[in-house]
Amino acid sequence: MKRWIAGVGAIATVAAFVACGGGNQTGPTANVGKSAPGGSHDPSKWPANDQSRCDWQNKPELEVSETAGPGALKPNVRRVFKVIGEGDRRRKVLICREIDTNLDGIKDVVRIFNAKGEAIEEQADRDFDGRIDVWIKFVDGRMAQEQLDTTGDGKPDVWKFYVDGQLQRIRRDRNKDGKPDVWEIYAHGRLERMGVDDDHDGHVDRWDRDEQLKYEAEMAEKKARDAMEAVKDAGAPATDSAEADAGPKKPTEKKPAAKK
Ligand SMILES: [Ca+2]
Ligand SMILES: [Ca+2]
Ligand SMILES: [Ca+2]
Repeated sequence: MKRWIAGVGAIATVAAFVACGGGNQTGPTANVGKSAPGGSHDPSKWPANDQSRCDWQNKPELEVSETAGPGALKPNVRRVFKVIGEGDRRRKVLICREIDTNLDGIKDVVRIFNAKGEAIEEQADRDFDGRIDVWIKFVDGRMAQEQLDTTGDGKPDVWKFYVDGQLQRIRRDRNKDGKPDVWEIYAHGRLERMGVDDDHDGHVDRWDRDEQLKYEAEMAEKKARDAMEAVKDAGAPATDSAEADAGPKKPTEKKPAAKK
């Protein structure tokens, strides 16, 4: 199952990539040294245009706050608020937040929120090359879909689907034709099955199953069976070896084999 192992390896790589990307949790330590075109790690040289993706400019009705996050000498976090409601119900809600996570003066993560304060969408440039490579959609404030550009062409080639925050499926485009050719099915966050379209006609040519998962399921079944056997045996007379363990005994005292 060489291919299968290769596939799992690819997943691990992507997982590691996602883990160190970390969306808006990314600190200035991630991808240190990398800077978007026009950006600079010298805050005095930060460009006037920070590539804002929040829609706030020329909108005086919106309120904008600029703050400096951990490690930042100049403001690198922008929050855009909208005032909603009338009278007593009048309140300010966050509608957009964007962060320059690697402190090069260019915003690289933007998140859009609804009036309830739930995230709706996020876009990120996790490799800080100035181009968006992560697109996330949220449902009820939880991540429902994540698309990744792992090849740097500005288009997604990995599509991840979540239900109740749990990874369910991943589609991958490995030959860069924009269409998926690998389908992965997850159970309890673990890869269970993988369908591969080798000739890129849009149809799965073979399904691989995780042998380890199959083995574990079989072992769990065997354990359950053994436990049932043990319960059945509990009422039966003790075996010779159990008696021997209880204390020394002369061979002559040994019970004869049960007659049939
Ligand atoms: Ca940046
Ligand atoms: Ca990028
Ligand atoms: Ca493809």
